[in-house]
Amino acid sequence: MRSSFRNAACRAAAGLCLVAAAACFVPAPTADAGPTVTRVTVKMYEYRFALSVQKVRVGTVIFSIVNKGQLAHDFGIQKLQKVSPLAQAGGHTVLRVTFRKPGTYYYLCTVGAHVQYGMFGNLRVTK
Ligand SMILES: [Cu+2]
Repeated sequence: MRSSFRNAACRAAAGLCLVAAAACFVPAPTADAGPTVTRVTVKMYEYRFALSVQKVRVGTVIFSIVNKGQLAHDFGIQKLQKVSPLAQAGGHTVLRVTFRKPGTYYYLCTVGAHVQYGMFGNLRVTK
């Protein structure tokens, strides 16, 4: 088996250098580094959003959405027509979005007239 071969290599390396031994536990690098994945926390209140960052890199963004308010809210990215599931008061949801192009992405809560009360903002996506 491949893993037992690697373990044998680790034991051999351990005799030489502790750093080399530690390196053995790092998975073998894949041919290509995957696209950027960024995690962003989105807190929702009446009536505003608080994002953990204002700017992300092109790639996949996993929005971890926490409703800190007293009403149900959601989180949508208008340009991409992506909207999270509704999060009840005190609830949590996730929205996974892939940004392929840099730019400014308007986000909003699509519940009722919340956007008119201030539940919107702009996320900058950079190369
Ligand atoms: Cu809302």
